[in-house]
Amino acid sequence: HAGFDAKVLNNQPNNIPPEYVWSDEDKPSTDIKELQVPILDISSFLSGHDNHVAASQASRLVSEAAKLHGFFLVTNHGVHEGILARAYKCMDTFFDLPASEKQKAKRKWGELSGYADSVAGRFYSELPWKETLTLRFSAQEKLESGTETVKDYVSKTMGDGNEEFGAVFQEYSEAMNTLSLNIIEFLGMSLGIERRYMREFYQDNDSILRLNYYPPCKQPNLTLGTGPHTDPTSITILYQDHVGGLQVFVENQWRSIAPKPRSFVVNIGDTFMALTNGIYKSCLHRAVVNSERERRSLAFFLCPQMAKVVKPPTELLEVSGQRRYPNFTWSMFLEFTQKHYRSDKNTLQKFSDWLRSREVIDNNLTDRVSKRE
Ligand SMILES: *[C@@H]1O[C@H](CO)[C@@H](O)[C@H](O)[C@H]1NC(C)=O
Ligand SMILES: *[C@@H]1O[C@H](CO)[C@@H](O)[C@H](O)[C@H]1NC(C)=O
Ligand SMILES: *[C@@H]1O[C@H](CO)[C@@H](O)[C@H](O)[C@H]1NC(C)=O
Ligand SMILES: O=C(O)CCC(=O)C(=O)O
Repeated sequence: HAGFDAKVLNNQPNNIPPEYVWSDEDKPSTDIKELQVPILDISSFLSGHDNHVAASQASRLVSEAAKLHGFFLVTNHGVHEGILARAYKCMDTFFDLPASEKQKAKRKWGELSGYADSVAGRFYSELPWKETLTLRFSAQEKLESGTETVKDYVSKTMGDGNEEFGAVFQEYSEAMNTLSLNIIEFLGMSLGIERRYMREFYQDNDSILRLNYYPPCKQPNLTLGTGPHTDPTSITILYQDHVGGLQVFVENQWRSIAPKPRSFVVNIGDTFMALTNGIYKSCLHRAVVNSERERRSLAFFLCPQMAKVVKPPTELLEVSGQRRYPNFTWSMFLEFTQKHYRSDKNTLQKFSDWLRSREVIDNNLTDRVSKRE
C-alpha cells in the first residue's frame, strides 16, 4: 500500500481518507484554554546555594504540577541555540526527502529505531497525521553488543552523505542527556530523595529521541497528529516549534501548552510515575494539526538501562504507603508498548495487570513443575 503523503491526501476530492478520521470522542475540540504550567529556571537550581529561595519556590510549584499532571517548562537550560537550530534544519532536510529515501530508514515491526509514516506498522485503525523518525540513544559508557550510537545508526541505515545529520542528533541527544540528569535530580530532591539516588538509578540509561513532523491538513478538526497517550518512558523533554498543537488532559478537559521560545516542555512518564509510587503523575496528552502550517517537535525520552528494576525508594514508600505497581524492567515495559498494547491513558495499569497475570502463570508453572518432581 502507498505510504503517507499529506499532499496527495489533502488533494482528495471530499474528505481526508477515513483511516485518518478519529472517533467523535477523540476528535479535537475547538475552544481549548491554555494550561498555565510552572516555569523551572534550572540554572537557579544548578547554582544551588546562591539562590536558595528561588530554588525552593520553583521546587514547590513544580512539585504541585507534578502531582497533578506532570507538565512544566524548563528555561535557562544551557542548551545552545546553535544545536537547536541545526537539529531543526536537519529535521526539515530529512522530512523533505523523497519517500523512497526515507523508507531506507523504515522502522521494522517490534523495533525501536527508524522512520515511520502514519501507515507503517501500527496495530490500530485511527491513523495519526504525521511522520516520525525515532533514534535510540544509549548513554552507556561502554555500549553493549547490539547497541550503537546515533551517528552509527544513521550512517548504517541512511548511507553516505548523512554524516552531518547523524552528528547533529548525536550532539542533540547528548545535550538532552545532560539536561535530563539535572531535571531528574531536581525532581528527586523535590520529593526529598537524595541527589545521588536518581543519578545512580539512571546510570547507563538507554533513551530515545523522536523527530515528529506534522504536515498541514485540510480538515484538522477530524484527525490528530499524535493520539491521546501517556509516555511509558521516564521523563520527556520536548522542543516544539512556534506553531502550537500540544494538548494535555487535566481535570477532565483538554488544555493547550503554548510554545514558549527557548524553553523545553517537560513531562513525567509512566516509568517515573511507578518509580515515585504514583506520587508524581504521568498525564494524557496529544498533538493536534492545523490547516495552514506544518509543525515540528523533537522529543527526548529518558529511560533507565534496560535491565534496571523499577521500584520506588523506601523513603517514598514511607510516605505513600503500599506498592502500587509491581517490579518491572524498562525492557519489559518497552516490549509491552511495542508489541502488545497501544499507549493510551491506562498503559501503566494495563501493564501492571499484565505483569501480575504473568506472575500467576509463572507461579502456577513453578507449582506444577515442583509437584511433578
Ligand atoms: C546516563 O548514563 C550515562 C552513563 O552512565 C551518564 O553519564 C549520564 O549522566 C546518565 N544520564 C542521566 C540522565 O542520568
Ligand atoms: C471542521 O472543518 C470543516 C471544514 O473546514 C468545517 O466545515 C466544520 O464546520 C468544522 N467542524 C467543526 C466542529 O469545527
Ligand atoms: C523487587 O525487586 C527487588 C530487587 O531490586 C527485590 O529485592 C524484591 O524482592 C522484588 N519484589 C518483588 C515483589 O518481586
Ligand atoms: O508533538 C508533540 O507536541 C507531542 C509529541 C508526543 O507526545 C510524542 O512524540 O509522544
